[in-house]
Amino acid sequence: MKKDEQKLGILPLENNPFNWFPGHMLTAIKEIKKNIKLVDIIVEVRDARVPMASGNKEIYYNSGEKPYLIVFNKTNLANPKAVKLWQDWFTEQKESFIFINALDKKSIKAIIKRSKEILHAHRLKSNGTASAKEKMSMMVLGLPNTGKSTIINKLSNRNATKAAATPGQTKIKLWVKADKDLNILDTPGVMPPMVHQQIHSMWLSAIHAIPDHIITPDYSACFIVEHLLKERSTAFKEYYKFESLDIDFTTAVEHIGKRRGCLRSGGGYDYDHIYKIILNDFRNGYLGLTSFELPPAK
Ligand SMILES: Nc1nc2c(ncn2[C@@H]2O[C@H](COP(=O)(O)OP(=O)(O)OP(=O)(O)O)[C@@H](O)[C@H]2O)c(=O)[nH]1
Ligand SMILES: [Mg+2]
Repeated sequence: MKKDEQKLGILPLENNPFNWFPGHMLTAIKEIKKNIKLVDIIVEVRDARVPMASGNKEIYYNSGEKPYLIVFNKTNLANPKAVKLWQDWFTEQKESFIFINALDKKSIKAIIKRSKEILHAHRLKSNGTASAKEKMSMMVLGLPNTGKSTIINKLSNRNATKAAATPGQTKIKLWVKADKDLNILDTPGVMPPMVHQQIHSMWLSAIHAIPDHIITPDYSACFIVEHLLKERSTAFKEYYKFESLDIDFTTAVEHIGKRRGCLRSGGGYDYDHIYKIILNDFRNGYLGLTSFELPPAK
């Protein structure tokens, strides 16, 4: 068997925990905890495709009863049926949440509205009085690449903080004055110190919260192909022009390689190139609206 062919395989998923927690994240957590007292409300940004496993709430939630809003971002990449199930589930859990798409400015304005409502109710409860006009300071936190900085930029109408498609863009905390009544603290993306199941790490890699060199593009791309074949994704079928989805993932990967010109002059496939194409296509939304995680069964 050629070396390239040996590479074509998926990671055997065991129920082991996964742990990728570089030192700068510990520093970031300490910094975040130190700054929590300076803000009125915490906004945790998660990915709508992985609503629980992209969460970090257990790290910050008990930080002195702070009002807390969970923002599920990238809803424009998630399966609408799964989003509906999660909306019902989180409503049942009495969670404060909102599903948005940060690329749509109108939808992110809803964050301000929800935050003000939560903060107003909190102030009424704790002080017995509250004015609707009070200023608000907000900390935005969450896993890497969930869209925190994009949200802040949209809210402040300018490129106040760096946002880009690879995780680890925001390296240090940054205060952004969004308007005269709203100050926002952007924070570096932080992973949970432990991801309890290996499958969750594959989801987090697919959504690019974990950098590609950690899980490796090979495993992530193969995982995505397997997932889309299992889901019988029509968008995936149409985008790569498969005749049928009744194929194994090796056939699927090689078909993509052929279509996208990833054949080596000496024969065989340039698998590294194929994997990069698959990851890019998936993350750009070309392979359809996909969710990885569903609410716990009742
Ligand atoms: N499709 C889609 N892409 C989004 C959305 N929100 C953000 N993005 C993209 O996601 C990528 C990451 O955005 P950032 O705002 O840098 O994410 P971050 O959470 O600040 O990342 P770190 O600072 O690395 O932790 C960028 O390429 C954004 O354009 C969204 O709602 N939908
Ligand atoms: Mg950022």
